Amino acid sequence: MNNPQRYLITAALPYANGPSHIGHMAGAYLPADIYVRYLRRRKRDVVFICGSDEHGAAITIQAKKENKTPKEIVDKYHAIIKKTFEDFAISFDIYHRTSEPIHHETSQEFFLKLYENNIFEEKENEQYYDEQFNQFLADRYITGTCPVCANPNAYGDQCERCGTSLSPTDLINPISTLSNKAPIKRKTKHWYLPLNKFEEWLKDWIIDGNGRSEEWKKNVMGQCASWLNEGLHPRAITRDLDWGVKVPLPDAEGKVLYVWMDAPIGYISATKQWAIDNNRDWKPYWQHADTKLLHFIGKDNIVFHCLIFPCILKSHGDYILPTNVPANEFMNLEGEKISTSRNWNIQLHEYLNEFPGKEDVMRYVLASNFPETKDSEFTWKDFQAKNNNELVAILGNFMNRVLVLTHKYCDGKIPAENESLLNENYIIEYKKNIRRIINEEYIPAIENYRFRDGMAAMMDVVRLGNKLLTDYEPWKLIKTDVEKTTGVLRICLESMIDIAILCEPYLPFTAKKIFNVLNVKNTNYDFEFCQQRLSTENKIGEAVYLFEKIDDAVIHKKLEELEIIHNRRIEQQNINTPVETKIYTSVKSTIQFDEFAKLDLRTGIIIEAEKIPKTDKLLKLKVDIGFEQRTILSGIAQHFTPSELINKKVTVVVNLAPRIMKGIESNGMILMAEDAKGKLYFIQAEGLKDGGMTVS
Ligand code: B3M
Ligand code: ZN
Repeated sequence: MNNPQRYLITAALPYANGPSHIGHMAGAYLPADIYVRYLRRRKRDVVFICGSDEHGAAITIQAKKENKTPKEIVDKYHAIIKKTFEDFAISFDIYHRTSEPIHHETSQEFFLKLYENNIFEEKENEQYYDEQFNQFLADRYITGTCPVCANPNAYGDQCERCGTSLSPTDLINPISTLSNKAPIKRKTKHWYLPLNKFEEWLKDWIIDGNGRSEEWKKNVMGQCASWLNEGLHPRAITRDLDWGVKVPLPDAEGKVLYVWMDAPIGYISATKQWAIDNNRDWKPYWQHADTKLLHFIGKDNIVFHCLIFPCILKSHGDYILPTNVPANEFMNLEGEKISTSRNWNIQLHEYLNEFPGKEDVMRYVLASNFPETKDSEFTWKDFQAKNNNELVAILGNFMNRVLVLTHKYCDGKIPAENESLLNENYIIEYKKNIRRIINEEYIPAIENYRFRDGMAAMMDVVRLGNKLLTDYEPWKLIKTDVEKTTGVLRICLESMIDIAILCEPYLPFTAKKIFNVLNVKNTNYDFEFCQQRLSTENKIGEAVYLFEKIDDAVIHKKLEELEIIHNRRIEQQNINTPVETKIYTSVKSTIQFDEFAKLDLRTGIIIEAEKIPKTDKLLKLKVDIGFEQRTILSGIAQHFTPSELINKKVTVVVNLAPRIMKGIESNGMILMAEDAKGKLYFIQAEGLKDGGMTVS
């Protein structure tokens, strides 16, 4: 969009079920904040929206874990998360809550509008119900055996081992996590959003780009294309639950909106609340075509923001669609995926307890590692290196040297300009260079959501300043030419203002410190006005250090803590896993011989194996089972390479109903054994030369 009149920027609403960690910050909130701070400095009309997502099974499951009510949980974590964002100066215009009445009303209005537009399909089907707890079971409340990889602990919505998306009825031997008993099936009615009917329009809009004004990032396009290629299906947007936004229809007792139906509408209700608080009109931000609407999210939310929410907005009819969804990939920690449940993370509020005053250090390190195009990595060693070698040695050092010298040679006052110095080629080039970096690198990088590059450009400006000092050597020059020396310092002081302006979106605390020490009252400059003239009236403050070195000992301690967590986990795995689930899983209920006899097991030999494009887990195998060769999909790609599978002897369930995955029909299942560490083994018949023996 060439000339947006206003910007509405949203950052994913965090589930209020736990404190936020560096992965959340690097994924959505910090990039959004950098962008918004940049826009504000450019005097653009911008509203920055966020808030707590307080519904769904994520909340009720946490409540059960902590033995609290869902309300107690959301109150607790809403406060913690909100404070963390404030502490890190994430500058939301509003941090709202989906438990607020205005949100319930807005979501219900939305639902009714779509209902009246005849968008939904009503379907009655059977869903799992826990008789002891008298409730229908959300997907996450059901576990069972994965039909693809036979993991005994798959959830009703996904198998975390092979990554397959599941629905609860796919699970073999489902168990309710509430009562630990097998659930029964019971009829229930739900409203579905027929995503399949939107498929052509979505393809046209996303893939062909019709009606879109901006390119979308490759990682985002890739995910959308893979969903669209697989084909979309109607999705239930209501649930049988007592926590959430009530379905506003007479025959919908005990039903609430699916959390992914109401959460994105949370952006709208938050905007409404912001408008009320500020005496503004919310509608142009959501309904006028000259608004640029951006959703900052992590990659796990792409399908909801790029496919489902746009269908909801379009179905309503009065709303604009997102201009862009600059989603990030994930940030890992010391080589492993960040995980709250495994305690492998850095919680932001804990970080600040340990490193008070170092908000900008974390902002800097995260921004320099944003997972903008692929997953990235946080390591404590890199944290230390970026602090010591960049923030201290480049930015802090420049600032400190300039302040010390200004006190020494100018009595702490801003010196006057030196005309002849300004005409020197070096200085003309110096100023041109800064202007070029700002206009050709810094601004285009941020405008195009390349925040890492923007920050690198900002540091290049600081490097130029340091080089200027080294090249002019004021400490020597002072002996021969006082006026020129103070002229050099003046240029450095002006550069410091440029740097404060450039670093403000990234390092707001540092920018404030620089403005303060230079005694600059009006800090409202746009980037166009960089290289400001400083008043010679100004007296500067004491020569401070913006950053301090972080010692090896501090980093060692952090690494040791992680190592302890890591080792404890491995130990626990070794002790618990066999007992809990792996070797000694509890024995399934007794079956009769004729039930067993229904299984047709045969020996087979794998004769072909190949990866399936766009999946991490699935392999397509051709297996010789004697009387024929079968195509079987198996979720073992992370355990074996295709080439090592050729000629492997296996055991196959040959009369399992065919299943279509990734558009390929799988005919059978290969049996595997799994050890305590999750390593997989084939069940092999000794001495087998050709496939086709029956197993009984
Ligand atoms: N609460 C998921 C998450 O925190 C979800 C985002 C909602 S955005 C409307 O990752
Ligand atoms: Zn699986």
